[in-house]
Amino acid sequence: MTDAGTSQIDLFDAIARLKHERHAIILAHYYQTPEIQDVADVLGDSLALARAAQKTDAEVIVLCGVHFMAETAKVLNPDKRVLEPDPMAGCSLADSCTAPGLAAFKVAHPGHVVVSYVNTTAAVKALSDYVCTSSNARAVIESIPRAQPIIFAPDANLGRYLAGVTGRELVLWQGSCLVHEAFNERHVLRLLEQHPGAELIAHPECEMAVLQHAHFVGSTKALLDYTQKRKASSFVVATESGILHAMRQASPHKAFVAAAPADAQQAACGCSTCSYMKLNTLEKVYACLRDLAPAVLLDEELRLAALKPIARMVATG
Ligand code: CIZ
Ligand code: SF4
Repeated sequence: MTDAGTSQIDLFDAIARLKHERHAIILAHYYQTPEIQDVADVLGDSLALARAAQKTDAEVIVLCGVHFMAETAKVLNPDKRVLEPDPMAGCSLADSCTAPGLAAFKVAHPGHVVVSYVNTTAAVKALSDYVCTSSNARAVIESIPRAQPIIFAPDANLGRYLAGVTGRELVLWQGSCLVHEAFNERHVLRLLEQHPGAELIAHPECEMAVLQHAHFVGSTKALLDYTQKRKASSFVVATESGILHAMRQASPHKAFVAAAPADAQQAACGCSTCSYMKLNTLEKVYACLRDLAPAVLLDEELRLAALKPIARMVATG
């Protein structure tokens, strides 16, 4: 056994011990590193993690994902300690939509309700009528009367995709995710050629040029479920590469290829990783359980304003 292997096993043990002592639960997103996925009590997309945060009786929640996910867990659990292993784990999509910017957008579009994607700050959620994830976005939009004009923020690719599947006109905020924007039609087609028989599965945060070639489009959870149900034995996966770990665990006999961005040769990792998601490490998970910090703190007025659309989100779809 290597030193690195030994210390990783020590960390797994230490985390398990501390978790028990602290009455803690570890919630991890599919985009986390394989080691973090493996220590998680619940592994899921942001909707599943929000629901798990809502129903847990643990005293401490360690949210291994990005900041908006930890914030959402705190909104749902004001009396629990919600820890984030690295508070610098942000999100380019959440950053693309500020609360003052959205407030001005609302003024420019009177009479519209706002549906925000979960990848937003609590302050943006507080200005929203509805919050959705990619798992329930369609159900949330379809729950709104057809005559009601809608602003969808902040992901324009997801918004365009939703407008297509629901047949609704959506006024789109022009935000995007740097990971999903990097997938490129030509490169994805080349990968399909190199892997005959493989199916392309894609997240709706990808551009339409990529989505149009997909055998299936869905949230991370929907993509994972699809790979388990389908007869196909290989898949080109156009979303953050962390999900490949969960896919391989669920279907060890199938092959999964990350639809790396076109300039993958130049990229350090050669795959489609979210650098924010990868800021979390096992060491940081251990340290936050040991120190009970960093913890998410939220102003109560802001929390109550964000709670309304978040409560709707967890109850829909
Ligand atoms: O909602 C989530 O968890 C994200 C960020 C992606 C997805 O589709 O699950
Ligand atoms: Fe944000 Fe994109 Fe990273 Fe998800 S993958 S956390 S949307 S930057």
